[in-house]
This record gives sequence, structure tokens and C-alpha cells, in this order.
Amino acid sequence: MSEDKGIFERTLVLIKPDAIQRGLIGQITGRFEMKGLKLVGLKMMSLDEAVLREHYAHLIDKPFFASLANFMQSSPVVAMCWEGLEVVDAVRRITGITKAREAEAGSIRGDYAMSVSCNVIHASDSVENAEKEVKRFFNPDEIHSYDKSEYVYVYAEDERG
Ligand code: IDP
Ligand code: MG
Repeated sequence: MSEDKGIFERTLVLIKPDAIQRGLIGQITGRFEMKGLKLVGLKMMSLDEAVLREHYAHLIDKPFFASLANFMQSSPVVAMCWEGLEVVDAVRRITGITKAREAEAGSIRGDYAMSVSCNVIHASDSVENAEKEVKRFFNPDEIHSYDKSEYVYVYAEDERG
């Protein structure tokens, strides 16, 4: 694949406990489906302290870490792996900024949340982290390869590689 063609990537999304409680699983998942992304992994799971310390390692020293960990353990989450052309960046754009009440209208956080902490979803922030995070939450046999017929309409021929 030539450099200007872009790369098909995988990224991790977690639907957080606030969205589970508020009945937003379907609407959030639908946003990614409507965008044309391919769902290659999906499961509901409860997060233990160890995985949260790894996943939020960059926040461990913050005063809000304990309440963030409590929040993320207050119900199961839904973990999803989405695939697409330059999908890591595309999903971050759809997600919106961390402080949800300032997130752009039309983004998931912009449309569904008001909080910095309870901001409905997690999305990987770089290709490098996406690779690590997909491995953190999914075993290899939980990631599925299959043809998605609508790809012929979602991407132009030269983008499909
Ligand atoms: P991100 O989710 O937009 O990538 P990060 O800075 O990686 O933002 O923070 C991870 C998560 O930690 C946020 O989505 C949010 O749930 C929580 N968080 C981040 N900053 C704060 C804060 O200042 N107060 C409370 N929770 C926070
Ligand atoms: Mg982050």
C-alpha cells in the first residue's frame, strides 16, 4: 500500500458505565456503524483494578484517579474494536474532547454528555496506543476477520488497497 493511500487500522472503544446506565449502547454503536466502520470485536466485561491501573497509567498520580477507577468499576463496560482506514484518528474525532460539556456538537461526547469524568466512551488516542489497547481488552480469537459488503460504497477502489 503506497504512503498516500492511508492505512487500515484497528482501535479500541469502551462504552463507559454512565452510558450503560443511561441506555446509550445502541445509539453510540450506531454512530460508528453509520460512519462506515467495521466492528471486529465486541464484548461486555467488568474491569478489575489491575487493568484500570494499566489502562489509565498516565493518570495514576492524579487526585481523581481513585474516583475514576470507582466509576469505571461501577458497572460492566462494553468493549469494541473498530476497523477502518485511519480509524484511530476518525474515532477520536467522532468521540470529541475529554470535557464533554465543551465537546463539539455532533461528536458523541458533545451530544450525550456533560462531565469530564462521565464522558460516555473511551477511544484510543494514537495508533501505537490503539494496538496496545486492543490487545489489553481482547484475546486474538475475539477479533474477527470478515468481508463487509458495504466497503465497496464506503471507500473508493483506490482507498481499499
Ligand atoms: P480521553 O478519555 O479524552 O483520552 P484522558 O486524559 O486520557 O482523556 O483521561 C482518561 C479519562 O479519565 C477521561 O476520559 C475521563 O473519564 C477521566 N478524566 C480525565 N481528566 C479528568 C479530570 O480532570 N477529572 C476527572 N476525570 C478525568
Ligand atoms: Mg486518553
